[in-house]
Amino acid sequence: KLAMPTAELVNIDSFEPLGERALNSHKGNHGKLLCVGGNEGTAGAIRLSSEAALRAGAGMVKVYTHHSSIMPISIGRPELMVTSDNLNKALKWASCVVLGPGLGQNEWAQQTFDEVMHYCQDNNTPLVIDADALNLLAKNASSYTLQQSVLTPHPGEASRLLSTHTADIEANRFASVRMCARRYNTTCILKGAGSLIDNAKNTWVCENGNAALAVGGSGDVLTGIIGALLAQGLSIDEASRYGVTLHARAGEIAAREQGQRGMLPSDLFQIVRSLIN
Ligand code: NPW
Ligand code: AMP
Ligand code: MG
Repeated sequence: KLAMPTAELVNIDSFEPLGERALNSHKGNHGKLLCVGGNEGTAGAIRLSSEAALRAGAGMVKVYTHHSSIMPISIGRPELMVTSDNLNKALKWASCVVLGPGLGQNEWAQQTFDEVMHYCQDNNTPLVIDADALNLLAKNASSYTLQQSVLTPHPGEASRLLSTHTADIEANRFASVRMCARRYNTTCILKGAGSLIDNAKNTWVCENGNAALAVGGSGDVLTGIIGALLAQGLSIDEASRYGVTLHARAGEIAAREQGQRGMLPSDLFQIVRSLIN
């Protein structure tokens, strides 16, 4: 049985970690982020992550996706580099990886997941694991030793990671996030109202956010933001805490302007941009 952790509140106002860009910096100085996901029918998820990453300041963003998703991801966002070939080459290029949004769980997804997990494990590449990658991880928990990674489950995904029910997670959020961080030897973000961040030693509770964020695609934006912050050199814990509060504050601003209902996760992009500068 785990001792009840003590938790610290975190608010966006306590962070200003990125600072000014050096006058002579170039795109390579601000991180090369590879976003992996977007199976047939869920291209939108990885598009949301990768576009959010650009708006959160990543220097370069490449998407590795299913071949049928290349067009929907590229259209209207020419800044994204998009490929369905040679995952190993894309991994070698990357300084940081986001894995899972819209990945699915079929054979293509499993093969892609395995290759990314092995590469990042062997090369110590920072990795954000979300959505279907969490579901695949839950099925193969003993096959991987995570390092330099962050898991971003919502309560449904957390229930799969911990082989329990969503209701149990929600009834025991603090114990659940600690158990997840310990079991997977990583930092875990348990999303939802009052998102929790836990690194197996400390727990932080996000004070920001509201139910405007309760809409499909919202978590995909968070994942891209955290990936961009890691790519810009923040530590796993710092990128997790700043990313969660930044995303949540963006939701507050969107709701203040036009109300909670009808907010699109893509409405957060410009707000995120204004908050990180
Ligand atoms: P319910 O519905 O109340 O019973 P899944 P997914 C629960 C992609 N997307 N508190 C919820 O419970 C993703 O990236 C694609 C309590 C339900 O059972 C993934 O790859 C989009 N419960 C894939 O789709 C945009 C909560 O979790 C379950 C909870 C599937 O992801 C959308 C749902 O989770 C989406 O991002 C909470 N706060 N939050 C696109 N445009 O392409 C969730 N639950 O079954 O893991 O499905 O999250 O939709
Ligand atoms: P996902 O379910 O993966 O799309 O992630 C949903 C995102 O929206 C997470 O960052 C949640 O913390 C956030 N979110 C959802 N509902 C709420 C809520 N009622 N209050 C605050 N944040 C929320
Ligand atoms: Mg999600």
